[in-house]
Amino acid sequence: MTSRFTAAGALRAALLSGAALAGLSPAGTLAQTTPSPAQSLPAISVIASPDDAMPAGSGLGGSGLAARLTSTSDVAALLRGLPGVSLYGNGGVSSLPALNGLGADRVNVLVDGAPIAPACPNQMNPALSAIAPTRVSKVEVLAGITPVSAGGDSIAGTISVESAPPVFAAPGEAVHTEGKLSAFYRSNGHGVSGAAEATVANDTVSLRYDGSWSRAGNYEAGNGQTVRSTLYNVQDNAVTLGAQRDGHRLTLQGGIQTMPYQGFPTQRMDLTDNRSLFVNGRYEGSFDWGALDVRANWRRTGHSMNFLEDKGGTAGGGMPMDTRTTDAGYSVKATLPLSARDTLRVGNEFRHTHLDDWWDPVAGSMMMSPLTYWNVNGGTRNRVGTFAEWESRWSPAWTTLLGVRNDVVWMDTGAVQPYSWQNSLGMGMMAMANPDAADARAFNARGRGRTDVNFDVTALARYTPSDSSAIEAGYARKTRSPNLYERYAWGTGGMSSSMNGWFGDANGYVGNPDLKPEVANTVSTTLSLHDAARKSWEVKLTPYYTYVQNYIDVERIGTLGNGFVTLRFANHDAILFGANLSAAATVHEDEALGTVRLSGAVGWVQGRNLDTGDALYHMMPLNALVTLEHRLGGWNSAVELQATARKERVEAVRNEPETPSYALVNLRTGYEWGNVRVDAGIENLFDQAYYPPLGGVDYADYRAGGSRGTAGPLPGAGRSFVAGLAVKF
Ligand SMILES: [Cu+2]
Repeated sequence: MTSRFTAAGALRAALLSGAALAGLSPAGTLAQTTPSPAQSLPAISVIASPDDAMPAGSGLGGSGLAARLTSTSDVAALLRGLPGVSLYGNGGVSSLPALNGLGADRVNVLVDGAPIAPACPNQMNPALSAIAPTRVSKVEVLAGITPVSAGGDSIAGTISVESAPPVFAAPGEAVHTEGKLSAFYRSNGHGVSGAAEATVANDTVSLRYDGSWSRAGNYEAGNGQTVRSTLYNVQDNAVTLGAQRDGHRLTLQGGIQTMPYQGFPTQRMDLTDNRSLFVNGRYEGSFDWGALDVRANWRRTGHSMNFLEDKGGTAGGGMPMDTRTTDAGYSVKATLPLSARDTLRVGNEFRHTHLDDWWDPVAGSMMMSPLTYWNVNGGTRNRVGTFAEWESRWSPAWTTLLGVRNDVVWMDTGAVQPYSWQNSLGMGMMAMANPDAADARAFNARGRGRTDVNFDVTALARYTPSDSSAIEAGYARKTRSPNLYERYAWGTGGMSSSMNGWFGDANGYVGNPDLKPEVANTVSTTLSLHDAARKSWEVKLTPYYTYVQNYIDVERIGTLGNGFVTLRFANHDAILFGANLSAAATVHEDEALGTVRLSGAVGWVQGRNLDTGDALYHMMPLNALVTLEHRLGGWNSAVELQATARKERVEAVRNEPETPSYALVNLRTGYEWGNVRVDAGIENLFDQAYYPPLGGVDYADYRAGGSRGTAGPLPGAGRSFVAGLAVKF
């Protein structure tokens, strides 16, 4: 494969096409990447064959992605079943992905090349919620040992989501126009989504519009119980302008996302408004010396929280909370093919985040007046990252990848203010202590600026002894600095601390300015066996072991009653180990009956705090996804069996709930002819009652029931009939 375009992102592009060429995605879908339209500039790797792409990742694109759009409006949920991926429950469109047991901020999530900092103390607007699923054209997942070129300031790996690149008119075509309309319905919760896209282009300029809207009510669990605070409503609009000439391409993109509401069943608050405005720019160019990929991004998010009806509404003012975040940055990556054997990648990036988080006073409230509570006042987090990476093909059998990276992180924040500076609130017998006043004084008196100088290393070798086997092994040291809330959330009071935390446990969290960055040392190997043509069968096994120095865990500093506790972020050493196994085989293939494939993925992980002996939080128990799939022409159907073992190992310090084992069956079928695609399916066919192990606690229902006893785990969704229709024109 040769191309004028050898962008720095090419390594990952190759990973995707590698999975697609193999005809296998570990989730069991026959992932087929839609070939780039001839008129758009292809991003093809300098690597001669996708089989040589390092390290082995997994991806989603084309029809594999299209089939999943029917069942969810949550981009993170599209990743279900990819090796090593698990999901922390959060709002209906805001799940937080974890890779090999390490979740939330530990994952480097890039949307069109840009990280998006959480603009909420509960991470209600994580990066993957910032793009509509229908706007996603490609998802790549690199877990564990990831190249330093994929990003820093993360220890779990990288999830990269890209919107569709601009499409241009083919040579000889005067004006190119194309468009697509799609609609989805999900019976459980009466979820409805619609999306429209349109492009008009000539051979040098391309203009594209994407719009989508999605809403759902509360879903029902398998036992028929309506699960409160699981509703959402989100709208996404984006415009993409592309220009290309002589091996150079410029893309400008801007958009607005509005989320009028999203319920959070595991949180004490709900999202009552979220607006995000963004502008992205990208330049890709090919030169005699190699390829250049430059990106710049700016985003502002305004976020409001209060109680939706399910949590009692805003009678009496509720508890208004507001967050405003600005993200801005750039990245420059150059790929230099030094020789037939060696490729050098170098890059530099700058990331800036500014965060304000304030809670307006509520008139007449003893607890929440007379002042504005400042949770984070002018918090800033800046990062400069620089890397160099050398890939070498020593022989057809041996490839190595060696990278080093430095990230310098500066953080600071302004003085804070409690609702009241009085040490106790109320009078006489009614008076109660107000620890926030003393906390704020102490916080304001101390130095808060922090600088972390972080170093990452990745070393990988791949040996391909034959055309049916490959083994890859490596080591990575990866570092993440704390986020603004982990260092600077300061209130230890029951109400103030319980407003902070993205763990779905309704516990209270308090920041710690003395936190050190967490450093993960991972060794891992991937063994893959397949038939020579990579068509009829494949087995892949990836065991891994990670030792994390200064893992950011918690220590208990108080209790909130009814099993809820107050926790302070604290560094501990920890280990994680586990394995991902995936396999696929063609069971039957002929012209008349089509192709039948059986595939499966199994994930297993354990994590332990070495200082306390406690389990790490939100480790997915043993789980498997088995898919039997049939494909004939444009017709594609599947039966999925999703099985999860009992979760017994839980983090005691957070009172993490145990969950029973379960098995779910999903059915889906899709037909594509010409410009029309129709999908239908049944999720949770047998209407099983079950509890996702990382789903968090059912706080909204617990509260509605009078806050008696302790909150149980959040029930998952019962049976849902789903349908989708897409028309291209
Ligand atoms: Cu929020």
